Amino acid sequence: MPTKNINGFPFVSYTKTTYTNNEMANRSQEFYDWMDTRRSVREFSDKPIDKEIIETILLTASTAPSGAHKQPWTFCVVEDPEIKKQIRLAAEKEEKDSYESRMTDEWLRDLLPLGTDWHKPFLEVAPYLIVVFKRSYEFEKDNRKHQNYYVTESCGIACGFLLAAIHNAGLVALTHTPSPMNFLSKILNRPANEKPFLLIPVGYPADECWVPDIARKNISEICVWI
Ligand code: IYR
Repeated sequence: MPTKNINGFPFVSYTKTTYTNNEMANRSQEFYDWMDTRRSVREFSDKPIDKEIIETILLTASTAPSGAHKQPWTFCVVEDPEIKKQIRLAAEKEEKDSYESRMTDEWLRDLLPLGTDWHKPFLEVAPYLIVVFKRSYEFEKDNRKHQNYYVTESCGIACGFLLAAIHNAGLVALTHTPSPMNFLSKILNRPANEKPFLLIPVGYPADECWVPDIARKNISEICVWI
């Protein structure tokens, strides 16, 4: 394979399979149709899932681009029922406060179609909770802090890939953001350079599983051509 150096760093030649117009149209349509069947789910089965599947899904998430290729994320996978219980109790405490006094009337009204409230049983039922931490900086070998770049954007993209990989495996997930969520650093004993970003329960949907009957915006609502 051809190689070269830029700034003294190695580069490898990159090629990619391309398709005819027709194939592209079909592939894009099929991928869209498939992705459009993804739903955020709040009713999980407790059916177990092989750890290896979760690891492959996480490797897929970690193929996301990131600022200066720092890959500023840690995926903390919780399977211990005791820890899941602690997370549920702490999350429900914050959520109860939020629903009962912190959220505005407008916000509560906006959530009515989703049917959410402060009860979060899925935090104990789902076989795994993937807690995504963003790494604002690293302690390198010289023991000095090295800032990461575009950490929020990088982690957001990685979580998008993660949700797509979960969907592709035939599993379901919820992007859950209990607020505030500092309790996750404490319960999971994460170092100071990591901050909780997103809590993603993963599993099979419950045998009886309901999701809101809501629609996605159409192309003219999400796209402008200039
Ligand atoms: N974090 C709360 C409230 C909530 C907020 C938004 I924005 C949502 O899209 C859904 C829920 C909860 O998880 O219930």
